[in-house]
Amino acid sequence: MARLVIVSNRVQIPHEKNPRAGGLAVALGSGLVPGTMWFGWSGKRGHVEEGAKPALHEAQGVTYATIDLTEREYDDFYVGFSNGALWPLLHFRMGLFEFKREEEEGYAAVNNRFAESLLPLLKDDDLVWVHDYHLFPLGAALRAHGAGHRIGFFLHIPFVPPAMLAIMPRAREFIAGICAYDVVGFHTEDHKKAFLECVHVFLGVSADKDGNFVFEGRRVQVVVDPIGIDAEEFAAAAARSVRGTKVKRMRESLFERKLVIGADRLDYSKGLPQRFRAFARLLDRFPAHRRHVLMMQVAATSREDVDQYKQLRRDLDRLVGDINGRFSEFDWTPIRYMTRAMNRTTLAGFYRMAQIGLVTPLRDGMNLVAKEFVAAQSSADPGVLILSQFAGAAHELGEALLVNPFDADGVAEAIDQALNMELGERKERWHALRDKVWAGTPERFTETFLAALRPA
Ligand code: GDG
Repeated sequence: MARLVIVSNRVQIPHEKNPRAGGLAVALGSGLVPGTMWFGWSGKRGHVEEGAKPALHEAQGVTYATIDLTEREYDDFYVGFSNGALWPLLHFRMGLFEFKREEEEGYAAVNNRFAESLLPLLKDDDLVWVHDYHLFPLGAALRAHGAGHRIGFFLHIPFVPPAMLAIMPRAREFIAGICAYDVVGFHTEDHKKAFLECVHVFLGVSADKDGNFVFEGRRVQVVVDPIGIDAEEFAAAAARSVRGTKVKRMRESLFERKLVIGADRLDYSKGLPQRFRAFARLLDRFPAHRRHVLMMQVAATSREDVDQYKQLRRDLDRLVGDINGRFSEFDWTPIRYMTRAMNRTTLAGFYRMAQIGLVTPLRDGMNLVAKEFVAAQSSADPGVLILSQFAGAAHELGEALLVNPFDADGVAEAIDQALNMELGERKERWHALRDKVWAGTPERFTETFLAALRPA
């Protein structure tokens, strides 16, 4: 069978200390099978020798091949174009889009270096699967260096319609570059539709009813493949964790109060200021909940070198201070807010003991936290998932309470509804969600994509 070569910006080597919070690492980590190679950035930056070869590590039958970045590459490729331009634009945040020509060039140059470093490691019949927005042009760069492989690309974040993509200089070249792949995958029909509209508007090419089209002689297949989690493993971790000392301490600290939990990377796409304001709105409009409920938000810092993230952190510090200052009583503080990452098993236990999971991104490719919250619940007394209608997960998890995260009153009402929901309704909703979350394993995600990528 052909070998699978996964390429992503960051490679998560299993023995690395302090695994980072982040959906891609979690999803790919549990879908890797022996024999696979995973290629990408080591996370290290500094001096890089001309023509330096990738470092190779073996663990559990998987080969990890990594390269380092120079400081300049990190600034232009990672901080600049990937996270200062592409991330905000593809999350519909045109006001945060910061475009600099030299960063766009740095982005292209790093993609080219990825291609040059990867090519000598490839065998003729390898299947190459590239992940996420850092590496849009990698397929075209590999082709330019002569790669004749089947190469696929999966985007973990949303895609925007043509009127939005138009703010990117050279949008046409950007879209044309993506068409160097044989297969392009998205989490939802909406993302796929937006991409095909861009192909139509910028390249003048129409897809057939299945989303296939031909551009410059290459047949491109566009697929929808929603990512999933290892629900069984997460449920077991949650069940184990609720018997442990941390959950016990947490329970004691709550004094019978109900817990509303959120856990997200500290990122403006996750709608944290809006979420805190909605919680404050709940306390304003439904004062009976004061002193009987508290919200815990774990917001592990991420991308701390990107200006928009520094600003968000300052805004959140202030907002939480304002809300806690306004509502706290001598023996109750409404919001607990942490910016350090939490141990995954502990987090699973906290999800299980919470009455509500608040997952309210302004825009999200999928959102694995929503699926993890469902997986963590006990069948005897499940909590309620409140989910943004703008998360990719909302396309699958319709039995959650779906909310518009921009509507503080609407979210406050949903929290009130969830706090008052009878056990019967909670069970009914959870069972429906459970079936869907259990069906969407990481193996199914990988298999669906590879079925399209394998040569006919
Ligand atoms: C991108 C897309 C898409 C969070 N805080 C902690 C922690 N986490 C873990 C969660 C979850 C993961 O990080 C976050 O995944 P999401 O999917 O929710 O979001 P992104 O990181 O933005 O991921 C997203 C995903 O890629 C996959 O395609 O779903 O839409 O944006 O697993 O549990 N883990 C630990 N401590 C924390 O404090 N250990």
